[in-house]
Amino acid sequence: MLKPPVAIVMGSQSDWPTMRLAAETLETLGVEYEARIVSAHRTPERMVDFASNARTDGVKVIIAGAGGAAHLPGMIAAMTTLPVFGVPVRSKALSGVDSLYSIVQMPGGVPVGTLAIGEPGAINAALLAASVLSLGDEDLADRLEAHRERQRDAVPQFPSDSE
Ligand code: RP5
Repeated sequence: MLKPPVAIVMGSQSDWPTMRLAAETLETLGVEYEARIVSAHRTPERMVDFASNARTDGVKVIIAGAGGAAHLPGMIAAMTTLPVFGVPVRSKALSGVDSLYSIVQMPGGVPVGTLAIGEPGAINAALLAASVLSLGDEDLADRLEAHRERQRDAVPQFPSDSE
């Protein structure tokens, strides 16, 4: 059986509070996903199995989140030509700057679309995944437009003292 079009993978259970934002964003947009823990360091065979079979399994876009020595997105990108969006998870020691540098500095030829550190990055990875899928799905394109409109309408014109 084919897998959902978006795979959200993360290096550890501890990444889930961040990566959950990607999942929630996809749910808001009506995009199906599967979330899994796949660690480049602790479960390398699981990572190889996931990445090398992702395309034939029906996955269209991969969102990979990891923190610290965050090799997961790059290693997955090395094993598939599917689009890979990397989310640098905020680390305790270095606040996610280590994660960002680990993910963003890929050698030419093996791309990872790298997002911001932490929750904004997880949300935007999901929005980008949906944008990619919307190229072949007009209903999803409409839902994305509506989402952007709701966001626009939620911004007040004037600041308030009540907060
Ligand atoms: C990485 O190490 C994970 O992506 C996580 O962000 C970080 C810490 O993992 P835990 O020690 O919390 O499991 O592999």
